[in-house]
Order: sequence, then C-alpha cells, then structure tokens
Amino acid sequence: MKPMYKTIGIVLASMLTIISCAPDDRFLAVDKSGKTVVERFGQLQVMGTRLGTQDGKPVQLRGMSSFGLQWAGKYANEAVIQWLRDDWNMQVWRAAMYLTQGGYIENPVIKEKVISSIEAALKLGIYVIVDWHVLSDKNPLVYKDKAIEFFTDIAQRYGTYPNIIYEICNEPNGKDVTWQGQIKPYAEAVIGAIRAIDPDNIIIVGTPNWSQDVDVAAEDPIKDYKSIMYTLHFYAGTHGEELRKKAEKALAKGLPIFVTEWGTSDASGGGGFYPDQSKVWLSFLKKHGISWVNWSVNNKGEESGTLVYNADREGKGRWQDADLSPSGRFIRKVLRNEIRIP
Ligand code: IDC
Repeated sequence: MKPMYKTIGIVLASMLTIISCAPDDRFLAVDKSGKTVVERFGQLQVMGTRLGTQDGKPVQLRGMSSFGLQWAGKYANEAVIQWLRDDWNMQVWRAAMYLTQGGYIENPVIKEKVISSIEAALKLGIYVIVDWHVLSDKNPLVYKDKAIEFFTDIAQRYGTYPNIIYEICNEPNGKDVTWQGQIKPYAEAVIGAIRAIDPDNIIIVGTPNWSQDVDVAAEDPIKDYKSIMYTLHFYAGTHGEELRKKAEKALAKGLPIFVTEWGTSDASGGGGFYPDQSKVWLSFLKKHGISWVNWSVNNKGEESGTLVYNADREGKGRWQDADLSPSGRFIRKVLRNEIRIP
C-alpha cells in the first residue's frame, strides 16, 4: 500500500473507533452541542412497554434519587442537582417525599424540597420524579385525599412542563394491601385528579409488596388513561433472578416498567455493597430498555448512599472521589458510561 493510502486508512480506522466508542447521545444529560436531555427528548410518552421521546424514539433514562427529603433535603438544590447533571451525567432526579417518619403528613414544609427540586430541574433541563413516598404507612388509601390535594397543586403549577414525572405511591406494602383492593383504586383516583389538569406527563404507579409484584399489576393494568408506567424496585444484595423473572412476566404481558428506585446494597439500604449483582441487574435493565433511578444521595454512611459518612454536610455538591462511597463511585462511573454494561 502506498504510504498516503496507509495514512488515510489509519485515520479512517481511528475515526471509526472514536465513533463506535463514543457514548450514545441518548445517554447524555447534555449533548455535545449543549442541548439538555429535556430539549432533546421533549414530552415523554409510553410506547408499548417502553418509554419514548416526543418523536417516538425509545429511551432509557438514568438518574439519582434523593434520600428522604426530611433528612437530606439539603441536597435538593440547584448546585447539587447541577453537579449531578454535569459531573455524573444524571438525566433524571427523584425527589423522595416521605409521608411519615417525619415526612410531609407530619411536616408539610418538606414540600418546599420538592419544589426546589422541580425548579432546579426546569432550569437545568432534566426530568424530575415527584415521589409520594408511601412506605411505613403501607396502604396508599390512608392518605389518598392528601395525595390528590398535593398532586393537584403540583400539576396546576408545573403540569405544562415536560420535565415532570409523577410517582404516586412509592411502595405499597403489607399483607392486606393488594392491587385490586387498595392500590388500583387509589391509583385511579389520583391519576384522575392529575389527568384533569395534565393530559400527558408520565405517571408511575407503585406495585404490591414494596413495588415488587409487577406481575400482579400486569394481570389487571389501569385501562382508562395513557402514559401510565409501573414501578419495580430492587436491592442488588437481596433481590435477584426471581424478581427479574417477575419483571419479564410483566413485560411479556405488555406492562411498561420504570425502576424508580434500586440500590447497590441489601434491602435495608445497608448490609454491604454488591457491584457484581448490580451489574447483572444493570445489564437486564439495558436489555429491556428500562429506565432507572439509584437510591440515594446521602451521607448517612449506609452502603446504598452515594457519599461517605458526614461528607458535604452543607449540600454544596462538587464532590471529589474521597467524598464518594464505593457505591457512589460505581454509580457515577455507570452514569458516565465509564463502566461497560454488557
Ligand atoms: C431507607 C433508608 C434508610 C432509612 C429507611 C427509613 O435507606 O436509611 O432508615 O429508609 O424507612 C426502600 C424504600 C426506601 C428505603 C430503602 C432502603 O423505598 O425509603 O430507604 N428501601 O431500605 N424500599 C426498599 C428498600
């Protein structure tokens, strides 16, 4: 080969390598031309079991959850959320508003942390999940009226922005809390109230048994409304193949799934860091194009938390490696597309 052709060949080959290694633009919070994820994806929609952009392209959103806002509300500010967008490549932020354990029912001012999360997301062009964090209160019907009042207000103030995603009951749980008995009737009432104001933003519904029984919801999904998704939650140290089988069963029935919460630890939020089990899950989510949000941004010192004990006590962001827990370093690399997920 003439030297000139050889040079051209090498240049072309290296260009191809660069192109094929460059992260898919769909996984960027801000693309090379400076466009934010919301500018690019616009009004999200549900297409079969998949989340899709306004233009009808399937997407997998990835991001971080706040910790309980009553404990870690200091991170629900623009500086931290911008750091997560720019340094972590976060496309979606979840504002986890507990109801009990010092949450909204006992302390309604916590709502301000949801509002500051939304305001930051609008400014930064990312999606924001407004999470009504049903947990120790188990049965979502207990605070149904409060939920309707809360989501009506959020929809009136922000429903016209494509950034908003409603999550109306984090984790219904308890033997007596069933899909048909409590969760579905609750969901229909709250969805009805939101849809009276906001016709199209995604609404995510919790599923029985701490949002694990997506297969049960798939037997009897909500019929009267569009852009509804269902959540599956897992903790890599506790949940594995059995739960993935449930998800596959639900997908096969056509249920659109959004993992609004998962952790690299066991189900307590602590008990170890499980990167290998997490990778198996991440690969499963990638294969099915399921969007996910990781639990959570806190410095409590538990393994699922992103920060080491007592780091960033003021909520300023700009974290260095030493501020991050093993889980925080792992998730940051995953979001930055620096760890290959097969
Ligand atoms: C956990 C926190 C933990 C806190 C507890 C309080 O990680 O520090 O003491 O809440 O209830 C969930 C819940 C989520 C839990 C998390 C870990 O949605 O609120 O956070 N988890 O236990 N479901 C499964 C696990």
